[in-house]
Amino acid sequence: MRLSTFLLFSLTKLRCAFPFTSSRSKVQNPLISSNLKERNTSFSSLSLSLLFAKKKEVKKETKLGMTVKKDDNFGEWYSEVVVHSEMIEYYDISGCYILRPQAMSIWETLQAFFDPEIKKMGIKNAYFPLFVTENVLQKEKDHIEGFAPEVAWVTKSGKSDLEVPIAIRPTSETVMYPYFAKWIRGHRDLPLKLNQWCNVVRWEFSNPTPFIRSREFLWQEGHTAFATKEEADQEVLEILELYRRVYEEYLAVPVIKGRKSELEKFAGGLYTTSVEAFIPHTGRGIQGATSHCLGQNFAKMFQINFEDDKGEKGMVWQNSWAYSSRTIGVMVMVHGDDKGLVLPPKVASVQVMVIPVPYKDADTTAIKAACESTVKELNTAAVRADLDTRENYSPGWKYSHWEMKGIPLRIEIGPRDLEKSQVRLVRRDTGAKVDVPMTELVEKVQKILLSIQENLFNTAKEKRDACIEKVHTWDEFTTALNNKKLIFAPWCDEKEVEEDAKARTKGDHGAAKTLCSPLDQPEITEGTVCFASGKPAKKWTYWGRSY
Ligand code: 87F
Repeated sequence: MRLSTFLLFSLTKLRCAFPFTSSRSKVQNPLISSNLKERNTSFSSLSLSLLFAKKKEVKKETKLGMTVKKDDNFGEWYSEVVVHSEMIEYYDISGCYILRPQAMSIWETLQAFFDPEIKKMGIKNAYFPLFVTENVLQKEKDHIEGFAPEVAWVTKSGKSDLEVPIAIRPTSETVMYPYFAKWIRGHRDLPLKLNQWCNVVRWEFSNPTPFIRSREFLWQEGHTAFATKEEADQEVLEILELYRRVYEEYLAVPVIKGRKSELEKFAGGLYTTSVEAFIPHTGRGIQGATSHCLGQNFAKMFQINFEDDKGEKGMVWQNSWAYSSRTIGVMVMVHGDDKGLVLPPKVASVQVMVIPVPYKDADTTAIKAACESTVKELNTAAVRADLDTRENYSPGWKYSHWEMKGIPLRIEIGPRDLEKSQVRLVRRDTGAKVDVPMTELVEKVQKILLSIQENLFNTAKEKRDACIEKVHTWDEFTTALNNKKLIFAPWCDEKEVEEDAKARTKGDHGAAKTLCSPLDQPEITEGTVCFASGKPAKKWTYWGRSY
C-alpha cells in the first residue's frame, strides 16, 4: 500500500471510531496525519520505515495530536506545539522554518502595534539591500570578528564563481552607515531616524529551535543618529518601553527591563539595554529584544560627521535596536500547555471558534443558523470569531483541534442551548465553562477575552516570580542555579568576576551569566558585598542560564 493510501485509510478508520454523534464529553485527540516532522529524517527514509513498521508504531509516528507533556520533555513538547498548531513547518535546510499564516498573523499584529508607535517618534521606514560586500562588512572589523563564523556568503552565480563573494546581511550597520555618512552633512540633517522590517541570516551552529534560534529570521532593525548623547539616551529607553509593551500587553509575557553587563553588551556599542523574559520550565532566561546606545564608535569608523549651528564639526551619537520573530517562540514557551498552544486574545487571529453541537435528532438547520448569527454578531462587534461547520469531524474532535491551535475561547451551540436561548463559552486558559444568554453574547465574550489576556499575564508573572531567588553567597548561587532559578544577586559589576563565574559554572547545561541589571534597582545597603567576589556590591543583577 502506498504511504498516502495507508494514511488516508487510517484517518478514515479513526474518524469512524469517533462518529458525529456529538456529546460534550471530552474526546482525546484522535488526530492523525501524513504531516511528517522531518527533523533528522529524510522523507524517503521515513516513508520506508513507515511502510515496513508494524501498524501500531505507524499510528504513533503519524499522530497529529500532542503526545509529549511539557513537564516530561520540554524540547519535544515545543516542537510538537509549533508544528501541530500549524505555526511552523519544518524545512529541508536545518535551522530554517516555514512561518505559516498562524505565526505570520502574530508577527503582523505586533508590527501593527510597533510600526505606528515608532512613526509617532519620527522614525521612518526604509529598505536597504540584503547583500553586502566583504569590503564593507569588514570595515567594522572589531565587532564583526566574533560574529564572522555566522556570516553566510554567496560565492556563485549559476556555475561561475563570483568575482568577489557577497555576504548576506546578519545585521545592517555596515550596509546603512556609509549612507548615513553621505546623507548627514549639517545639524539640519539630524536626527536621522530609520527603521527597516526585514529578514537577516546568521548561520548558527548550536541547537536550532523554531523562532528561538533560526538561521534566517524576521526582525525590525532601527538605526538612528543624533547631535547629542542626551537625545540618544532618551530614545534607547523609549524604544525599550515599546518592547516591554510588545511582550507584556500583546504576548502577555512578563519581562524585566535592564542594562547588559560589559561582557554581554553589543561589543560595537557604548551600552546595551534589553527586555529579559524567563522560561520557568527550563529555568532559562531569554533576551527578548535589545536597544543599544552605540555612542560615537560607528560614527568614527564610518565618518558620520556634521557641522553644528556654530559651524563647528561634530560626530553623531547613534542607537540601534531590534526585536525579532523570537518573540513568538517566547510566547509559545510561556503559555503553551499539554493540550498545545495557548494564544493571548490580543494576538489571536481567531479569538472565538463557534462549534455546532448537533445531537442525533436535533434540528441541525436551526443550530447552524444560530452559529452563523453568533459569528456575525461577534464580527460586527470587532471580535474575531469563526465557525467550524465541517461535518466529517465530531464536536469532540473539533474541541481538541482548536484547543491545540490555542484559540482563546470556544462557543458551543447545541439543541439545549437553542431551547434556552443561550450559548456555552469555554475558556482555553482555564477550561472554565459558562452558559450565557444570547442577548448578552457580545458583552460577555468581550469581557472574557479581556480576562483571558489578563489571566495569562498574571499567571505567567506569578510563575516567573516564584522562580526568582535572591542570593548573597556563592553557595546560595550554585544551589539556586541547580534549582533552575532566576537569580537576583548583589554584584561588584567587574568583567573578570563575571568571566570567573561563567567558567566555574560551565557544565552540561551551559554556564551561568548575567541577564541584566534591572533599571529599577533596589537600594544597595551599606556593607552589601558581591555574591561572587566578596567585594563591595555595585548593583543588583539577574543571573541564570539562558537561551
Ligand atoms: C552575526 C553576524 C555578524 C549579532 C551578528 O542588536 C554580525 C552580527 O553584529 C552582529 N550577530 N550582531 C550584533 C547586532 C547588533 C544590533 N544590530 C542592529 C542589534 C540591533 C539591531
